[in-house]
Amino acid sequence: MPEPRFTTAIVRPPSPNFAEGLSTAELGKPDYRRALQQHAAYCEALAQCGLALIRLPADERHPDACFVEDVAVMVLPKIVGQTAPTRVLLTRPGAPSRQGEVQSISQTIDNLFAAKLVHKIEPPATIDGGDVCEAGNNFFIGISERTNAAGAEQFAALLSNLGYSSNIIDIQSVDGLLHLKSGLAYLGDNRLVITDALSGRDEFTAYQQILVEAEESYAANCIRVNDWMLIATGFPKLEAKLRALGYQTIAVEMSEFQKMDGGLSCLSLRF
Ligand code: CIR
Repeated sequence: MPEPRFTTAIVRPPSPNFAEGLSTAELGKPDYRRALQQHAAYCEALAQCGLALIRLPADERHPDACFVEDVAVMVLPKIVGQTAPTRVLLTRPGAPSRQGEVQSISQTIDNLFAAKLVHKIEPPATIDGGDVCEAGNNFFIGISERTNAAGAEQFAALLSNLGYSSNIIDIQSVDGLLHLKSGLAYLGDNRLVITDALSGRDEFTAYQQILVEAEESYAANCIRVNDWMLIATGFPKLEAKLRALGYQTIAVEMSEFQKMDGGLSCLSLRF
């Protein structure tokens, strides 16, 4: 199945109080200036992949707001023969400190998408975009510290109405995974990049799996953007595997975002 091409990405730079966001990484405090430089390079990489960028202003009220992926899920039309518009799910983040981020992005979403294409999650359900991994006509939805069963089920029901299947995967017992996509990426071509801890699960057996070794597990959060794979700098084994499969890679410095538990996918909403 041909992958849809992305034309646009919404991004938001880190704010000066970025270091006050949530983190379990224990990698030290991020350096704000360095984070800004890394964010700028990330944006350049997306532009190199052909995307037009919608740049939101930094949001000092929400130090995690640069991780825009968590507040919305883009559902691009994928079903062969179907001409359908892109749908948007505005999420309800599981961390109370992040719930206001939805309000902060909703005006942008409303300007881009007709109201009937924008869906919402009803409390007490919670879901973070980082727990949603689209894989062709099927979606993987993680139940995590942030996404609860009600959130996963509400989103699965919406997807089902739109003609997509989904698998709900409980990752709460997997150490070190904040979100499902911290350990999983879909590349198109029926291929997954996947960490050891997730690879044995039945839900993934129908896919070709590119295994990420334990010492490179952070790199599992990589993204396919049109003709390119974006991957975090410093993970040569995964990069070599991707290149051997014929992918062109762009490596992006992510150290300051890694300190705040964030990865490549979290920094943009692509559609
Ligand atoms: C948080 O804990 O919510 C942020 N510091 C990091 C969010 C990263 N987002 C993602 O993996 N999708």
